[in-house]
Amino acid sequence: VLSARALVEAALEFEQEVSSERVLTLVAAAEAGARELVASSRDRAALVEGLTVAIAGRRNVGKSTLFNRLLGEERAIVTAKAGTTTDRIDAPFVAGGILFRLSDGAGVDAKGDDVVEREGVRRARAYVEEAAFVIWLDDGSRPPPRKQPMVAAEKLIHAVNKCDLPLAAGWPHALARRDRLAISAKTGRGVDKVVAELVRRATARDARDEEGPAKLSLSARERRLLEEAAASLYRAGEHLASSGIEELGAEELRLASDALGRIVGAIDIEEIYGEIFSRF
Ligand SMILES: Nc1nc2c(ncn2[C@@H]2O[C@H](COP(=O)(O)OP(=O)(O)O)[C@@H](O)[C@H]2O)c(=O)[nH]1
Ligand SMILES: [Mg+2]
Repeated sequence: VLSARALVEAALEFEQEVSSERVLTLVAAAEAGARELVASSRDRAALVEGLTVAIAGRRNVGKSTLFNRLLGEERAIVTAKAGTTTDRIDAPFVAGGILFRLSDGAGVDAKGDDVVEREGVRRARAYVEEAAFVIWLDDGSRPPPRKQPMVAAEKLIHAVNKCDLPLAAGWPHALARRDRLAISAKTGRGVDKVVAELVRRATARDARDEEGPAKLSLSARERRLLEEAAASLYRAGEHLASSGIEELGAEELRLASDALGRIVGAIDIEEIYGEIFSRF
């Protein structure tokens, strides 16, 4: 970016002959580099705040009971009334030396005429989308739902709750499939299997991350600034390609280097002039 900016400033300020092709090549490489950094980085928030785990499922299946059971305290309100939990709550949870961020929210099936409940459902669904892992609960005392949870297999931990009660017809068969864990959030039976599975998945995920080339961990702010820089570089490239070296492209290059400057420290205009005069 610095080299591209130096060439452009040289052309505009000092009326030097500069090939816009050459600037374009630098800009394209910088844009690709910024995008590559974002794509291959890992999220620092996951290291600092914990891997997100959403407890999800329909209303009244025992999500809040499991949330409280895992945390070992009565955090979420549990009642027999469906639709008790409306807003999402989350709390840190450590298992196997790994920091998780556990969340409980509204049931994903609730429709309700109540605006608060509807908003809760929307948030619960969004959080299930974003979460690194989802503990999906079904209610073993009621017949198995026909629909499967809409969650990617690699992040799904599927448990059948209320196994302290007589199982409804259909469950013994469904439970015979190994990928469902039978638990009782109320008595605590089987909850350790859920935790063990969570730790196993998180460890596997970490191992996958370690395999590839070393990754930079970026904060959300750094990621946003890199994305801004890439977008400015893209527009700079568009301007350069259509109208050669002129003020609009130069301005996008300044914006790109300002965004990068906010990550690595301000880029001094002297540095740019230094870059220019080392060339001519
Ligand atoms: N028998 C039994 N009841 C449970 C279990 N887990 C939750 N419940 C009951 O199911 C009802 C709904 O629980 P809650 O945690 O509020 O469900 P949520 O709507 O999914 O958050 C409450 O009356 C709980 O006491 C369980 O493992 N066994
Ligand atoms: Mg609840």
